Amino acid sequence: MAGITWHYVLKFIITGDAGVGKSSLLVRLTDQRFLANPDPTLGVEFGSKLIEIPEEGKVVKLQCWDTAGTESFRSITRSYYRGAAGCLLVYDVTSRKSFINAKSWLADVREHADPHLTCILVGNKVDLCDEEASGSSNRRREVSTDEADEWARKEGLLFLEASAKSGNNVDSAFEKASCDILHKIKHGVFDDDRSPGVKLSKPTNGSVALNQASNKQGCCS
Ligand SMILES: Nc1nc2c(ncn2[C@@H]2O[C@H](COP(=O)(O)OP(=O)(O)OP(=O)(O)O)[C@@H](O)[C@H]2O)c(=O)[nH]1
Ligand SMILES: [Mg+2]
Repeated sequence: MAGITWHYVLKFIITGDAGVGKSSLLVRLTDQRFLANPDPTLGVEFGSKLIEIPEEGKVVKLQCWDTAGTESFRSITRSYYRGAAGCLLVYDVTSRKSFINAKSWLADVREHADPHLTCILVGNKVDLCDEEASGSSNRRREVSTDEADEWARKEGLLFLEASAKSGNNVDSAFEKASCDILHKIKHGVFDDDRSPGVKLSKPTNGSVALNQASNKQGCCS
């Protein structure tokens, strides 16, 4: 179809402890697949996807920077925080330590990223809790949904539990955060021209095409 293919480009960062599943969430988003044994991220990796936000009538192009959770890369990955419009702050629901450490990742984000950035807390690997219930998992949930939800509210974060393995809530996490960013754009919080994490496409005509099949539901609730 002629014309532009998106209304906005939104820069996202994905952060959190090593092994919580940041790269797996990105691969699930962009390729709809799951790798059982991915290599740890060295520095930063990049992925991109077009998504539709029906409530706002917009198509956005997500530009996601997936950062390494390993401590030795922390000073490098921090430099990618600047100018991001959105952040996925990821912990593993079967690792209390990764949830506790999310506080220091959030402190890093707040120190180095745009103060208006939208951050969504994502409790990954919920599939292991289902397996736990059915007796086939040897990993137990260590962070309750209520506790994470309460902390997210206190810190002004959005929140979802997800699974890169099953795909549960992965698209929704990005959609929910994107929807919030579009609200901020609409209300002048992000300036199209001055916020490096938000780029407005330059329309050549009125038509906007989403290149992938989409059966998206509401994400702003
Ligand atoms: N059961 C389950 N395993 C997952 C899930 N997401 C990731 N994993 C596994 O967790 C391990 C670490 O996943 P990665 O995606 O490499 O984690 P990461 O956060 O990118 O790690 P670093 O790049 O080292 O910071 C891998 O063995 C994945 O297969 C999930 O939703 N469920
Ligand atoms: Mg990784």
